[in-house]
Amino acid sequence: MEEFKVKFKEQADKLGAEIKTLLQEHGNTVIGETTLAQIYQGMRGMTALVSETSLLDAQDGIRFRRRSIPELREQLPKAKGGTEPLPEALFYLMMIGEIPSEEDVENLSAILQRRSHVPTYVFDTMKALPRDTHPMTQFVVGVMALQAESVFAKRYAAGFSKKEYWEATLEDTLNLIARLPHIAAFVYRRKYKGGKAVQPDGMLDWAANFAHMLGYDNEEFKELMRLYMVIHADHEGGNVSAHATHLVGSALSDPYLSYAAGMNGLAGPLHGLANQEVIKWIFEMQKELNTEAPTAEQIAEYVKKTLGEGKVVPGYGHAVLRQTDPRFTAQMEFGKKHMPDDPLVNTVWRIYETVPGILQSLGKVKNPWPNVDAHSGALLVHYGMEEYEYYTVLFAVSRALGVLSSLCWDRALGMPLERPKSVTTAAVKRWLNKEVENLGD
Ligand code: NMX
Ligand code: MLT
Repeated sequence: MEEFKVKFKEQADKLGAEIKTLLQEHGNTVIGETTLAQIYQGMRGMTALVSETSLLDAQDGIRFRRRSIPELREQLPKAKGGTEPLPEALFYLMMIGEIPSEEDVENLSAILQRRSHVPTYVFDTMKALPRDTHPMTQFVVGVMALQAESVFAKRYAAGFSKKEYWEATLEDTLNLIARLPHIAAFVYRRKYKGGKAVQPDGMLDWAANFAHMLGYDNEEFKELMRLYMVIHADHEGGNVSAHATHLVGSALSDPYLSYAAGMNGLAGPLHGLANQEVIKWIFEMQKELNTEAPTAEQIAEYVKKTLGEGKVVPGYGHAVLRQTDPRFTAQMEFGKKHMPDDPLVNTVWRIYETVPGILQSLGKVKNPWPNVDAHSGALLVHYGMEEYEYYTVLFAVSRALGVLSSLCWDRALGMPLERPKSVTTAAVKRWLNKEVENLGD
């Protein structure tokens, strides 16, 4: 068995034993109260899930195994000559719980490299879709076609022990992560570059090879892809894509089915699709104002118009965060280093100076600060990737690292079927009127 698998199993057994003791001793400890408002309003603030790979703090942002985004950028191994962290290293950290050595990362890259072949029928399935189909739909169809390769599904059909679920899940996870850049690059090249594929380069790391297959061989763009793939990977367990993957996986749907479910959630405009909406919104603003560099006053007017039309300002606000997203800040730092004078990037920064005050003045927006999606598109446009409908696919490839690591943990820890109780409003009224003893009776 690959050393990586052995290490993961050791960690999982250790944590599994700790959880067993913890539940024996504290299983009945009350962790909070739930209000009626919470079950009607998206379960905000309700602690209801366990996800081992990362933890979100409302002020400080995401931490992966207790390491912040700036710490990851500092501590994770880099590509030769590069300064941004390698996403394979983050995957290792989420799976094993330790910062990997350079050798560990090289081994993991080699494992992924060996597994990266995508069967032709997957591309043929995708080709059956009209070329103008949204990139996220094409991408998820590719993932679903690849499901025929699922080791978990095959072993389950043949009949296998619960004790082996983790291993088949990890097999699928490694295969999927290895293959996703090929599927994603195929979507891009097919939709925007006349179907001319770029062959993979086995000498490159995972993110750089993805950039290469997309058709971007600029070293700075490869660095951007490494950073992009790291910062979008995980955001604890309750966001739509992570939660959907976990929920569907809890039915023992294999990793392909579970990940595809999560990515259909990522494709929503309040979640991952916001990255395309941001650039679309800025392009529309530039067109309407007839300028590449709108002033703060012009931006303020445009924001008010957007709000007046009953729309949200894309890239701003968050369900949990209450500060500027450190993922936004990391991208801003990248911009300041590599493209300080880019007009679009400067517009993103001017929007950052303008929007929070306006959202604050509405009195209802809980977080007026930018999230990860407010910045990402402008960096991509700088290197020539202007096809904003594609951006969520990049997010999806990165998010695979987090949600699939979590799925491995779910199966290794023997997490059960997720099935919370729901109620009707009529039942709520009966309970409030004391016609029944318990809510839901
Ligand atoms: N622009 C205008 N209004 C907003 C915004 C915004 N950016 N953010 C929140 N609000 C409104 C929200 O629509 C709600 O209005 P109403 O009561 O009339 O329905 C009110 O403020 C309270 O919402 P919150 O409690 O602050 O936010 P909630 O937790 O419900 O939603 C988001 C969080 C992220 C869905 C919301 O802030 C939003 O729609 N933002 C824009 C879309 C976006 O950037 N999404 C990406 C999130 C990150 N990601 O990648 O997933
Ligand atoms: C994410 O990266 O998943 C988003 O910021 C949304 C969230 O955390 O709810």
